Amino acid sequence: MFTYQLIRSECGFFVLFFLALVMTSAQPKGYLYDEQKVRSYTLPNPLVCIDGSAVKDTKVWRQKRRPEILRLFENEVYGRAPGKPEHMEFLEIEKDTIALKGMAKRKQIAIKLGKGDKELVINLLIYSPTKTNAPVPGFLTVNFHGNHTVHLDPAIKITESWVRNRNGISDNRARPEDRGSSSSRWAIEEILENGYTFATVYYGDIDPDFDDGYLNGVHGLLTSSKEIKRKPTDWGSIAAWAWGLSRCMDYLETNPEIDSEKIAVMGHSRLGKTSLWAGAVDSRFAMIISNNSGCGGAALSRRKFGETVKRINTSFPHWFCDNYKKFNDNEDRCPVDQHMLIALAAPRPVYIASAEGDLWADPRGEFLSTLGAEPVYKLFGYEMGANEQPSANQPIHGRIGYHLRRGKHDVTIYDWEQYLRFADLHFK
Ligand code: GTR
Repeated sequence: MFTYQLIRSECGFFVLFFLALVMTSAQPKGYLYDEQKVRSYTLPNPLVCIDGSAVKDTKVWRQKRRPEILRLFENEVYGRAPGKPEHMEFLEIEKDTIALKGMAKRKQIAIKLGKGDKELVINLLIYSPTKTNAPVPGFLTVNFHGNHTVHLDPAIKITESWVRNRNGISDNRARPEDRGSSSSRWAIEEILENGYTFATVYYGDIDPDFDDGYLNGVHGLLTSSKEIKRKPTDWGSIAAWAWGLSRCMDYLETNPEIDSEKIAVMGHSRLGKTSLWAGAVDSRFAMIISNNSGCGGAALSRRKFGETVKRINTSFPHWFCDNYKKFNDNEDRCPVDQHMLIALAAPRPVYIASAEGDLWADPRGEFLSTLGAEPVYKLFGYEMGANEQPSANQPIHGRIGYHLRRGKHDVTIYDWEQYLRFADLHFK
């Protein structure tokens, strides 16, 4: 009663406050979180071509069905991205400074795209282990708040790009006090100790994460002002972030100290959706890791468990291509589901990680997606090694890796321990 009167009397402010709470809560109300209530659905078969013919060997998969599925995801889900840009330069802002108490060599690369007044810089931070023989395999990761937030290291360049507002500050600018604020998500020392390079890029350098009509970031850079009208298949922000990861890979390929044939691409949440799509479009990524990626990432959309297609297209209208909105409340009509995105990784090692408390991302739907991708891996002779979702903290490490971590939506040291074991298994 009291709350009701308060909301009525102070209407504007309190309603806004309440809405903000609902928007930021881990499990928004009014969505499905009860497994018993998931209705039955039929997944599209990754091994049946559009013309109805069955895929019986890897040759047909590679030459016919895989390109077909990739094209469907481009046209209906993430949108079509352009290729390598005409103007691209790698500037070594910092070259191999000894860092992290002697454990690492730090490099900072400015990937300069475009020319003249149309120019964009993507900053790549790289720590390579000092104690190992080159070339070293590594993890290319994409972060949420700026490279300077992944470690307290005071020499990391602070991003000048748009950042998401945090801690009550609202000017979308990064600050020195943000240094290291996301370091719990990045097990940099452990990665180096295990003989891997750690590279990271800030997603806001590539494309600021808000709906601005595709004018800023790489969309603005690569779209000519004549192309004002967007096509329903034009790329959204997830495709843009994935495209940026490919530009980072372009750089890694030029560095003889890095084993660019053994690079795992990794992201969390919306950036886990991004790493899956990056791995699908760019086969140079030898391993793909998606942490708690949920709807539009690893989770099956047809289950409508937790976040739905309609909800994601409404909260984040800029993430996917416009065609994806056709499947709002209409998932069964989509010619693909997310198990086919995982299948696009085949036969490369792919890792899907869920968290028990992350119902919004549908942990079970993420696992079922790996099972749905398995028939494609089987064509290549790889079994998943499980028929049922394992219990918490019981990882499965086949060619497809999966774990359900205890705890909430996050990246923790537990997740990294699994990714390192998985990388050892496949890279060493
Ligand atoms: C949520 C969104 C999820 C997930 C997450 C994140 O608001 O609903 O799909 O991407 O954000 O990226 O943190």
